Amino acid sequence: MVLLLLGQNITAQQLTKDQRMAWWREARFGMFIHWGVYAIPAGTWDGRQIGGIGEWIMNRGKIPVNDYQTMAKQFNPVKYDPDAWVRMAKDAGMKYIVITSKHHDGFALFETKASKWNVVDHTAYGKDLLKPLAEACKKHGIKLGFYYSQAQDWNNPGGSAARRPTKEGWANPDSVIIDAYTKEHNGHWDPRQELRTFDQYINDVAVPQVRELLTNYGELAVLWWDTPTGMTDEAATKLQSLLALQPQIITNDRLKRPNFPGDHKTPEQRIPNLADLDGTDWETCMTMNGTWGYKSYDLNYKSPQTLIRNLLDIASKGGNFLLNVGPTAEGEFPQQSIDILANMGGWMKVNGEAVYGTKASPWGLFPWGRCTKKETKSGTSLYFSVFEWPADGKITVPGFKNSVISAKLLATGSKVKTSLSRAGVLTISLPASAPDPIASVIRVDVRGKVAEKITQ
Ligand code: JFZ
Repeated sequence: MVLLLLGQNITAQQLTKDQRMAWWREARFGMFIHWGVYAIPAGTWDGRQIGGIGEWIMNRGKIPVNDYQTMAKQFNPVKYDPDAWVRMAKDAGMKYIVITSKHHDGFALFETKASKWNVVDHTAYGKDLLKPLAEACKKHGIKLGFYYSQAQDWNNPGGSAARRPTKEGWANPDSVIIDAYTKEHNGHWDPRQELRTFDQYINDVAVPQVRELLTNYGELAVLWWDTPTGMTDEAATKLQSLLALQPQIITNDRLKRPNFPGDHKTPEQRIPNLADLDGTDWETCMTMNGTWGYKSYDLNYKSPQTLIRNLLDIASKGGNFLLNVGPTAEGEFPQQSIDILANMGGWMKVNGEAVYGTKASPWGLFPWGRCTKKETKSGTSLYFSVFEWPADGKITVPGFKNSVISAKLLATGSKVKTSLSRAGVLTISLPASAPDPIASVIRVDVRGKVAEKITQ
């Protein structure tokens, strides 16, 4: 059955959550992109380094609307090469991209009729940035999602603003006056931010823009809401109902708490402990350095070792990893991010099967590494990722109930010996040194299914 809804032909047939989540649970690894005009100041305003994450510079620095919008006119990312971006994500082993279509500063990276505060109408560049990205994703078989800041909007009047003390930005001598003002004005620091009501902002900006995003860019994989500051159930209902335009779409839990849980949770900058998990799908989002939006002087990057082990830790607990890149105002990925992606891609090429389409470890965590599992036609593949190579050349797995068909190291393809004791302890005998110092994966194929949870 086909019905006419919001001017779009969509099938009325509902997809189940399992159907919608199938590709996402298989994918396990995606790229977050925080890009906007905040990449121009890149963490510095009026010669002062502004504290906090780069995309928050307007709020932390209490930058007036007029000054911020004047700055944004120069935005001209002539080096933007969406095809190269998508290839870097794909070569890193990532299966989807989620990009900020509009962050809290309200600047739209896309053509929109709902506000002039967008890349086409306001900047030197003058072209929609999301269209060519959508085309490149389609060409390379990468799923595309849009992040959209539905409530906070510091430039479109009526949008909300989470209140931040002025001292978190810089030692502004007017901080007492400014903080008194933001207290009286729901976090806003400029009268222009309050020229409309929140409801008017939702009706005139957020709803039409989300409709545009769900209509003009082909099939979308994810709508990633963020910070429900000031949201009402009524506004959330309006936004959520638009998702019918893309029946397959997945959404997160940040539209409005607690009545709009979405499809998955979003632990931020941290990997949950096993005890925190309740069976809900989840995705850890994380920065490579300390900021989402580009900051020229944040050079505190995590090592490929940390990030690869994070991915394995997450997969072993049944979650997804959304790893961020903050491109420059010219439209390039920072070199450090390019290098990290290439490094992770090298590892994934050899060992990716330990991540894609896997389920959580039946054993929880091991002191020497992590485990994932995958059911196959002939039984089950268990992937043991060894972080700490054993001095005696042996790792052991207790509570082992299945018989082993074969075991091999993915890095070399060479077989490894296993033995199973009467007490059900599997011993895997390894070569003297680790083929990969970051994580070496041993695939053990066994007969039958392995229990979801093994306790000894
Ligand atoms: C939000 C944004 O404010 C930030 O700029 C960035 O886009 C990030 C991915 O998301 O920040 C949050 C949102 C939620 C939490 C923490 C920071 N949270 O739930 O702990």
